[in-house]
Amino acid sequence: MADHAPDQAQQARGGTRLSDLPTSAEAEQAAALEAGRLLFAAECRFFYAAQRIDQLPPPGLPEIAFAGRSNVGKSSLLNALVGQKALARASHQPGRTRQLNFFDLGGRLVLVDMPGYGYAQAAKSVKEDWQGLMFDFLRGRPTLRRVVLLLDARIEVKDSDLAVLDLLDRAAVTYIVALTKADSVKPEALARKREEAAALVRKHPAAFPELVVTSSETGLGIAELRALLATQAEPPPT
Ligand SMILES: Nc1nc2c(ncn2[C@@H]2O[C@H](COP(=O)(O)OP(=O)(O)OP(=O)(O)O)[C@@H](O)[C@H]2O)c(=O)[nH]1
Ligand SMILES: [Mg+2]
Repeated sequence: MADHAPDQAQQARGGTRLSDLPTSAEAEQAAALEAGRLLFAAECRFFYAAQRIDQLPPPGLPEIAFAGRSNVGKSSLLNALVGQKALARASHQPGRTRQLNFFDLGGRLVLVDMPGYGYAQAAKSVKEDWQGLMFDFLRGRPTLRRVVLLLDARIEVKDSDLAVLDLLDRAAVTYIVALTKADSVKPEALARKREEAAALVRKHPAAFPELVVTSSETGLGIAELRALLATQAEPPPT
């Protein structure tokens, strides 16, 4: 409090606080993008895999989890964010990620690659295991700061997506909706999809208001998403 005292005194005299001085929106945006670039330029390394909720690593750094239907592009998006082609394993076969994989980003943030939901071909028992783990994690993890909820720009939103949006609302975990695979959709279809997803975001109280349109292939939206996630990281070492 003491360090705010001169500011408050100044304001009481009708003056302007330094922090109230207008800064241009572009300058703020450039600073946010630079913070995101710096964070994601740091080394990212896999450090833990959990198959059961009682096997999680002890809560430590702030965490960002990537959730979405099987094959939506979670592992690919994580790889695009950290600029490594094969850190998280991606595959054209749905159901590739079968555990919660934890990655440390520069000792400041943890990224969690999650198994997908809604994979019709998986055996029922296996499905229940993965999905139970994912739901327990989303509901109960104290260090979980944000979920990036991925929706495929080529596919309509499914009931399983709506169920996860509701769960996140109930758990009051702020989530950022990211449309994926924007490179494989024509501009008009992408515009319609964006509108549809924006309407969905407006209906869900825990959803971050801005939606991010991404492509792990072309890099679209990656810098923007890095900037959003960097706001949750521990400050850089001084
Ligand atoms: N065209 C295009 N294809 C993509 C993009 N992102 C992912 N893919 C492809 O989509 C498929 C699934 O990608 P993954 O990253 O493994 O998806 P996932 O959500 O991690 O899948 P699970 O681990 O099975 O839940 C792969 O064949 C990727 O190459 C993208 O931005 N554009
Ligand atoms: Mg995966």
